[in-house]
Amino acid sequence: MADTIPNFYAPPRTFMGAERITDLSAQTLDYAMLGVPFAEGTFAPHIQSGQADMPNALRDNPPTIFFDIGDVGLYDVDTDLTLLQGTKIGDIGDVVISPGEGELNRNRITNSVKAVLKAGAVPITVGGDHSITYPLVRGFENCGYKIDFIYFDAHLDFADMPLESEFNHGTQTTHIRRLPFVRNITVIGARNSTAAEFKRAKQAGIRIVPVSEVDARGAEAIMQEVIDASVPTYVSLDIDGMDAIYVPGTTHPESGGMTFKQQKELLLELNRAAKGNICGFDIVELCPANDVNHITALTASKLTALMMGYRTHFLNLSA
Ligand SMILES: [Mn+2]
Repeated sequence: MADTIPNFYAPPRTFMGAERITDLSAQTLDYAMLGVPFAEGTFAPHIQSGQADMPNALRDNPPTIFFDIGDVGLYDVDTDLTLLQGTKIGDIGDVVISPGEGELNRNRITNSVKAVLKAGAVPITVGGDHSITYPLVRGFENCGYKIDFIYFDAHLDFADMPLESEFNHGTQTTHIRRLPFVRNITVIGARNSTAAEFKRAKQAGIRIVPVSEVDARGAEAIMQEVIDASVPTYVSLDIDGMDAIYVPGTTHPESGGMTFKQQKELLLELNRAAKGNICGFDIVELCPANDVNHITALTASKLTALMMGYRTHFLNLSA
């Protein structure tokens, strides 16, 4: 403990205690963590808004579960792996959001991904509501390769412009499906969307894996089937894909979802099947004001760290 004032032992507020990066071009990061404090895609007041506070909620809470992650790493007892040891993670701050300026904000989100890719890092984004995933994925438009897209979600988010709203947190998959460089799309955990939306998604070639299939077949069999290691996969994790009891702070809690253990195993097997060929990740839909004892923020932080850790582990194995 410092016995002087000011006490510089007060932890910096960055994702996982990572270094705050102001000049991306001068860095050689493995992972660039980006906050997107955007909640204007939410059907408030029917659905609780407040996801703009999610990035700082994750910045505030990790110190209780991560200790010097870059030095001693993150030990995962289930795999007996020490993850993220020596991995270079930077917090590049938040995208500036101008209230009411939808396309301007979406362009900033897209351009942030492009800047991260240009710097040779993998974008790891903390939302925000789920509408941000469309501009995030759009950031890969000039990469010259095709990507697959997989998301964990209680909802398909394949809506057909409800209430004449084109870019909301129920339509981002609709837009992503239209991107010419996006090949296969898979959703895991979908359970609360209309029959018409399920039908439309299936007709659009989206592979839908309900929780019952995760229960019956297990994470490994599913991921070996839907993931192609020869094509980079972008991963989006809407925390409401997990059962409501694990994510009390989400905006749209849905019963009947994955357990935390299932979600964790799905990330492990996803990275195993992809051999670490994951080109980007986002985690979305926490409203911190709804959270209970930071459970959801801590869970989201842990899953994000595991995602990076498993990716690096399997990438190194296949190198
Ligand atoms: Mn969603």
